[in-house]
Amino acid sequence: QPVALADGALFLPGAALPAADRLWAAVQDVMRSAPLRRLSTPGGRALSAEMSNCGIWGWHSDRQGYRYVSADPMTGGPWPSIPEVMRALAADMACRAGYENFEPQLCLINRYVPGARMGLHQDRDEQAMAAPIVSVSLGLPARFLFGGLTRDAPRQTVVLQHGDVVVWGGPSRLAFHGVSPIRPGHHALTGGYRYNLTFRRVT
Ligand code: MD3
Ligand code: FE
Repeated sequence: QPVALADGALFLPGAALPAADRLWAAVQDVMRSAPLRRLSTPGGRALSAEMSNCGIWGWHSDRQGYRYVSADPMTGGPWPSIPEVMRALAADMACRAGYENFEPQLCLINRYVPGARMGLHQDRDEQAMAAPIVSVSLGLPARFLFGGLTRDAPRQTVVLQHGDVVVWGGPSRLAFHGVSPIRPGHHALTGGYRYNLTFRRVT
């Protein structure tokens, strides 16, 4: 039962549930090879979500700015490859939203502890603005905010639960969005955390 949240934004509640156990095992494999870390903004403030990546690019942030890097700055080696179960899920979800041949170049993994949040921002470090972003939520729920193409446009709130998927493309690709502070809780699969996976193309 897909729901259009905005022009180009398709919400697929629970769509990742059938694959959740296999997905979670794959995410844990990636995090063993490329441990989660707390990045800082170019201004030197720590981001509250911890991050890692798999694929041919990884999102990174430090004093030098926000950017995609082809090697993990923590190890100097390549990021782990995208596990097949993750790749297949992302392609399937994009397909359901009308993107027939989505081949993600990377998956950014965000882990939120209770209290962690993500301020209102746009994702515009990618050159590939024609490709959608596929977002998959696992574990604790989050209040997700999304607005329009300007910071002060009106905002909608949607609760993203374990297994929920959103495909962001077209006019919504540059929408401002953010995550309210995660509330403490326990989830059978992920424990006291929320995870969000975003499948992306950079080039
Ligand atoms: C709307 N992550 O990593 S996912 C991010 O829950 C990010 O961790 C959030 O925003 C999270 O950049 C939200 C949903 C999402 C992702 C990318 C988008 C929504 C988007 C890009 C354009 C518009
Ligand atoms: Fe974002």
